[in-house]
Amino acid sequence: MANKPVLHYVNGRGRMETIRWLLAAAGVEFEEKFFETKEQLQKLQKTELFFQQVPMVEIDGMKLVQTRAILHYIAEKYNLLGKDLKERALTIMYSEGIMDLMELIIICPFLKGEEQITRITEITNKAKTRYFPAFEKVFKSHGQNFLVSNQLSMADVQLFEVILMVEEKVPDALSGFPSLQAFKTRMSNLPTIKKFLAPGSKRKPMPDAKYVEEVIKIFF
Ligand code: GSN
Repeated sequence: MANKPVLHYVNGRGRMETIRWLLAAAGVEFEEKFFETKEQLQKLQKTELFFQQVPMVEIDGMKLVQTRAILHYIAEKYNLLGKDLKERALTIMYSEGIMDLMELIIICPFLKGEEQITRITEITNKAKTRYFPAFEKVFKSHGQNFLVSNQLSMADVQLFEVILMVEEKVPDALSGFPSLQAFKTRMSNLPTIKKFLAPGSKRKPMPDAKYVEEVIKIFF
């Protein structure tokens, strides 16, 4: 059997979490190597990291960096990138929009005071008036179970992840979006997703103050 992918990152969500979600959704087991100090990161930068940056994933004999390249490789390998050129374009278009929203959320814990409050308002507004209405419209327009077709894609996994991320900040974020609520229920019931949502999985918790402090020490 082929080796399991090995994920190199800190022991927290950041840019790696979506990669974890995608592998989990595809039913792929993976290993993780966490670095905990600046020195450990620097050693990795000198020897393993193509652009001196993480996330890095060892997979199929490659040491892949760049989050999107990693996601696309996994998605294509496990048939989560659409079945033809148009489905692939839509999957990536949806995925990029979702990642724009995710980026706002990932940075949020690292902002201080007023800046963080402003950011949470921005996340709430963008989710409720830009991204969620757009995806609600997609489901209403085609009546399918998943965004791009009746088959799960990377975009569905990311939409589900971002819904959970937004709800952690704004618990009623899906009120007024019935198709997204139904989508969330469908996704929660997929066996691989259910397993990843269960306690003891490799899903990482919401960043807390201790994690933020550790990450700042490592990267800055
Ligand atoms: O999407 C990507 O993977 C890249 N375009 C950006 C990756 C990145 O910025 N990595 C940071 C850690 S923050 N997020 O995971 C990083 O490795 N910084 C160390 C450095 O020296 O740049």
